[in-house]
Amino acid sequence: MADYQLYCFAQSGNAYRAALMLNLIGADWKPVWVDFFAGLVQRTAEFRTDINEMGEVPVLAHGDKKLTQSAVILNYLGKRSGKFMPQGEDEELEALRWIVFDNQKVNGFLGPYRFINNWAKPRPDQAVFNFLKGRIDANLAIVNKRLEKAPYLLGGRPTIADISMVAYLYYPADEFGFDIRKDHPAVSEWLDRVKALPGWAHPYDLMPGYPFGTSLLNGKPAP
Ligand SMILES: N[C@@H](CCC(=O)N[C@@H](CS)C(=O)NCC(=O)O)C(=O)O
Repeated sequence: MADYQLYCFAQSGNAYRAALMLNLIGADWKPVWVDFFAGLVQRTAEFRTDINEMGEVPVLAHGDKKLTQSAVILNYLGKRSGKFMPQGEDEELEALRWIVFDNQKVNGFLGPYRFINNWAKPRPDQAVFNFLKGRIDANLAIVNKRLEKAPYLLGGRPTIADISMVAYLYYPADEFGFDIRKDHPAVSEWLDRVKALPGWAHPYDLMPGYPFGTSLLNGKPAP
């Protein structure tokens, strides 16, 4: 059995943060596919009792621990591996600041936007898209400005703040209906730098369930 099991699915940028970190640190890990679309497994009482009371992925199982919230998982894996960690109190606070901003305002809006654009039924009113898009543009502009000054969010080297921030940014532009790389050139160059790190892989190659398949949690093999 692998050291780490990650409950995830390919379309989840929140889970991608954890999967990418596991790959970048060279961890021995295996995905456990949560069939978000077909089964709504994460909404079952069984999932909420045994796996995550919050009803979300990612969940990282390691020994007796089951960790949730990608920020917590990144911090745990960073501390255990000694890789991608901020150094000293100032950097730690700075990393936390960007991770919270990301969770709430960058990928916290991008994830729902992509979800409703591709999968929500019924499709929400255009006003919902307009509201989210306005927030996305403004917040990505803040990240872009930051990355015009330094190669990574905290300066010269990649940290868990960068691994958090990339969450949804490698998914295809047509899933959003707009091109993040074209609109935010410094973000695009930074995405290329992160992509060049040894161990990088695209979310659709790293996690099971793309395009769609059957769930390990339903007792069938993942694709
Ligand atoms: N802040 C959480 C967000 C996790 C999250 O929203 N995950 C989604 C999948 S991308 C989920 O499991 N949603 C369950 C649901 O909406 O029922 C994190 O960073 O881990």
